[in-house]
Amino acid sequence: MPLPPLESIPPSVVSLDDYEPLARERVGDPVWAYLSGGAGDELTLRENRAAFERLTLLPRIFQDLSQANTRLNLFGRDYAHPVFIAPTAFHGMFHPGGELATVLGASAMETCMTVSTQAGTAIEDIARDATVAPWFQLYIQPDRGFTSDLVKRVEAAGCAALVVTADAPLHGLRNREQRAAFRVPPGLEPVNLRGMEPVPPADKVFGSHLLAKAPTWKDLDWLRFLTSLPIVLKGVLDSGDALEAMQHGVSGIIVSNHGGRTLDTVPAAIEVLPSISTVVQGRMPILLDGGIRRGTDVLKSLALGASAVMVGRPILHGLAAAGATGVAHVLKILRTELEIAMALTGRATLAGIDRSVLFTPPAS
Ligand code: FNR
Ligand code: LAC
Repeated sequence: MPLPPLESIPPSVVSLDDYEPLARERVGDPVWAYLSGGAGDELTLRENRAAFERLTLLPRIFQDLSQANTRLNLFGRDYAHPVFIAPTAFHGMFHPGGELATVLGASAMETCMTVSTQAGTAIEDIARDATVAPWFQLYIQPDRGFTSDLVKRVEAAGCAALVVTADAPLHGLRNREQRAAFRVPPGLEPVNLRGMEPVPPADKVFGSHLLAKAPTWKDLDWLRFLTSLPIVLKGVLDSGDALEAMQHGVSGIIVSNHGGRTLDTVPAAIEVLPSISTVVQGRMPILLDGGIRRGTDVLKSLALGASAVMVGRPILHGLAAAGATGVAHVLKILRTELEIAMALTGRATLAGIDRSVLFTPPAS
């Protein structure tokens, strides 16, 4: 039997990784497989971490840090720091408080939460409890009329951006989930999709209904004229796609391989960031997710061209371990680690972070 959530955080919990075993004891096996697993052999899942571990930092000394801060502006809004919560499905699987516990923890740390299309809580209720206007992650639904109504709801709820996920027109082949026979537990449903015709399962991919209404660039154009919200396209790994997204008028992109959950054997997000940042040339903000576990990972991402990062699984670990308190503590740890990493590399502001933060071995 899974343990109940912790009432308080043991003082020995000092890093994001410390939360993983605490979460493991509080989540059943199939849900754990869903939370932790990736696609196929999970090579990309592992690479998301390995790629950060290969990068090294170069400290700088005696810089003036008296005015140091982590503030930024994205799509016309001010944020206290560049760590955002990535969209993840059904927080009620991990803690009885669900998304409302997450948004409480996020609010305590002045953090923007991205709410999944597959949230188990109405977007209006989450937005009402948020001190930082949330972003909403949209899977464009086969029923475009329904999708349009949902976007109007998201706008009315006061969300600050629409994150359109492009890299998962179908569920990745997640063997770990399959072996554990994962199903969304009874009692949880994607309430924001209520009233929509459910998509029936199919026994084949090509030639079935599964891809018949998968979104294309034309749907992005449709969406852009439908909403005044900034559109942030999630799941870009190719520089050509980044350019095309910009030509289609998106406000920003998220370089992401969906936490290694869609197609296996693709590169780590941080590996492709430099080439994408080179073609984008600062013309729109780039965010990154996948494998962020340390403040130094945030710094490395900013050094290679990201304006901000998103964090997925560690938020769910904090949530499963200790509800809102766990989420807040995970964010607090990351923010503190980022500030220490900036101070020790002599960067007083996010604008001061560039590639020279990274150590480049001399060519031999
Ligand atoms: C996700 N992710 C995701 N992405 C999305 O656009 N919509 C979604 O509903 C979900 N759901 C989801 C559930 C779970 C359990 C996980 C772990 C991930 C992907 C997520 O937004 C993000 O891209 C990755 O989680 C980032 O990698 P890390 O931080 O988990 O390594
Ligand atoms: C996932 C889907 C919900 O990654 O995006 O599980």
